[in-house]
Amino acid sequence: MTRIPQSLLLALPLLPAGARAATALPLSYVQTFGTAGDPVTRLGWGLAVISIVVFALVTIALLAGLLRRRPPVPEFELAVRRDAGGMSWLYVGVSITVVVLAACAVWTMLTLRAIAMPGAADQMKLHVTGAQWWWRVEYQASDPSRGFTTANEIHIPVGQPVKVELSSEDVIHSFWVPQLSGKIDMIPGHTNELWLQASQPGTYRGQCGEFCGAQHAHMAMLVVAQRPEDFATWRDRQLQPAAAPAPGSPGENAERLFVSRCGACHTVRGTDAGGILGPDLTHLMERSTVAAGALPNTPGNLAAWISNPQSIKPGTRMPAPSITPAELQQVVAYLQTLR
Ligand code: HEC
Ligand SMILES: [Cu+2]
Repeated sequence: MTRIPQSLLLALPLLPAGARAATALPLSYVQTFGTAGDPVTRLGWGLAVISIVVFALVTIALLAGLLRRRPPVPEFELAVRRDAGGMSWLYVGVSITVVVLAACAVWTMLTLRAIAMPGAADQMKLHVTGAQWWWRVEYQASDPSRGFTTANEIHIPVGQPVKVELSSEDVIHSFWVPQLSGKIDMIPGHTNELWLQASQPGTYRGQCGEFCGAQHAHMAMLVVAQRPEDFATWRDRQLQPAAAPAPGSPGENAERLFVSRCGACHTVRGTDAGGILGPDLTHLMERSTVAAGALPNTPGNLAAWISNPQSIKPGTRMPAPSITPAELQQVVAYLQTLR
């Protein structure tokens, strides 16, 4: 982890306030938590400090030149003096500039090499697809029965590199989890790659980093880094299909209602709902937000979202369903069973 001294943060009031708050998940790029992000943060701070030092030195030299008093020089001596003193300073200045810029370029290249893919062949692999305005997350495994799909919340085991393949279903998006890695575009018809590695358990905020339409700002995600045993538990639960309601129970009616009204766009594994236009909802209740981070996942927010998604994310690809209040209640109760 690269941690920046608190005093330095306080000395730079222009930094986003979130960088200092540990409670509200900051979208912080001044502090990183793993080997995929640390070299970038170090480089960023290094370049910032170098720029500040250079700026200060140039300012001092300029002021010294302006303020230094000299005796008046007779016309005919001027040309001689300029050659003697002035030119040598010019060489000194240019040499320092070249050395500093070359050093910055080399450091940048070394950083790029450090954050290129890790070598390990048996990394865990994810494919994340950007869509207006949410994230499809596919966990891939060599044994296909160990793969599954979820959305908007990525879980990873702490301390392991996770390879993430990125693509887009519509326009250009950008995958950005600043505390864990750099940022890279998600491009239709092209697969980009990066990797994530968290050095400590926690929830890290991610955000689409490329303007992708009206709800770009509401295209957020969470990366939850867990201890390997907790991650294994989570993955085993994700692999399960949804629990079937008891035959003849009200739950069975509710499931039928969901399949007929929502199943064209949403998948719930274990039911006839197999749509892929919207997020997989098989384990919706395991996620802490609704609609790509737009709302906390509570029954009230689910009801608000389903009854009128357009009021929460105007332009979203989910239309407002024509649904009675009683049906809405049934559907929300059904979603609560998707654990
Ligand atoms: C025409 C396709 C379509 C239909 C029909 C549809 N949805 Fe959606 N739904 C979407 C899309 C697309 C999103 C992602 C929206 C976003 O985040 O911008 C979504 C998001 C959601 C989410 C949030 C999921 C998450 O992980 O954040 C829930 C819950 C949801 N829909 C429930 C329903 C229910 C219940 C119905 C039926 C009453 C329904 N949807 C009908 C397309 C649809
Ligand atoms: Cu986007």
